[in-house]
Amino acid sequence: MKILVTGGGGFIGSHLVDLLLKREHVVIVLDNFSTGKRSNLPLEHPQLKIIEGDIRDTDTVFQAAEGCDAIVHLAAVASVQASVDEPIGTHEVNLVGTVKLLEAAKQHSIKRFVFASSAAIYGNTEVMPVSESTPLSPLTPYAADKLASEYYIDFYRRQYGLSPAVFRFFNIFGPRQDPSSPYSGVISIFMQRTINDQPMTVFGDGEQSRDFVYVADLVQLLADAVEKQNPNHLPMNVGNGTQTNLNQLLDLIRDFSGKKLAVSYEESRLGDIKHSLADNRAVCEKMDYHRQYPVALGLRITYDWYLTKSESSI
Ligand code: NAD
Ligand code: UD2
Repeated sequence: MKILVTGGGGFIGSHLVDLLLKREHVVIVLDNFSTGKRSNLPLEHPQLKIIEGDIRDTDTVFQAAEGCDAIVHLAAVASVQASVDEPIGTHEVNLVGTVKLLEAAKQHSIKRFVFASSAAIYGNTEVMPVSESTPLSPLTPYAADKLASEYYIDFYRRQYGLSPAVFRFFNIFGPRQDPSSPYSGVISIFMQRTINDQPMTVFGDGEQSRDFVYVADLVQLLADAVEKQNPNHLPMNVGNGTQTNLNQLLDLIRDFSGKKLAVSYEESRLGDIKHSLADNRAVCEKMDYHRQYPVALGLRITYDWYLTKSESSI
């Protein structure tokens, strides 16, 4: 198949590109490299074409999609904080950009459309675990745009016969995740700080938990969704149904790094949720999803990757 991957130069996108190429597909990456990096991609691969361009640009999007059999739409301003700081700019990417991709799919009669939604649309829910029928409460521009994107995708399904697969990602982690912002994923921050022997901060008592998903498990699911003919068209949670709290994460990192970590505990962040856990029965049943990387294994691989990266930059 020929597959357009928007945001293919990013953390998740680049892992997906690697897997799609391994499965012998032709891959077109459309990315403006605002947060993604060319160095995440196998630039010399003969089956890979990279278009440096913006999903806000209609012509670019239409040209990129031409001749494709499927679209995986991952490009977004993925930082919730950025959406709060700059709602107009992020909206143009996160919602209007999605609509442009949908129009391109319609124009070129592309049916398969895989979309990265987010658990952020559930907001600060007390419900545990969170199932797809849990009331939605998007609390930020980022979450509102993800939810509106879901509604647009469903409109194109009903109106034009689009065959979408929509996934609500929980906390994804792994190699290539950017640790540079205070709002980056906690695992990427802890990894980098451990390797650099820097102190790290836990906001709260460290007992808050998340449903962490190793990136290789996620991209296997996304690649399967591209290839499958009749997946569930309803949005599906992507979590593992397991909780890991920050103190447990730190214990694991201590174990395999052999380092004595400098950890300080500070006030919880405003609006932080205590626990987040996915009910993932839908994705397991409909997509035959099963986790291959328990958190401890994924962490270990991720740590080794950050270690190699820090050694190569010395
Ligand atoms: P990322 O920032 O590494 O990837 C986003 C990619 O989109 C980058 O390569 C960036 O350069 C590109 N991009 C941004 N704006 C663009 C534009 N206007 N035109 C073209 N390309 C543009 O983030 P990620 O973590 O890999 O996220 C991928 C997707 O998954 C996003 O849609 C994000 O919202 C979603 N998601 C991620 C998580 C997570 O835990 N990482 C959780 C929920 C949802
Ligand atoms: C995720 C998203 C966020 C938003 C939110 C919605 C990421 C990176 N963040 O936030 O954008 O969608 O879900 O619910 O995907 N922490 C520390 N020390 C640090 C960094 C974080 O203690 O240096 C804590 C943080 O306060 C939180 C936990 O670690 O309690 C996880 O933080 P996160 O930003 O990795 O993920 P989350 O689920 O809070």
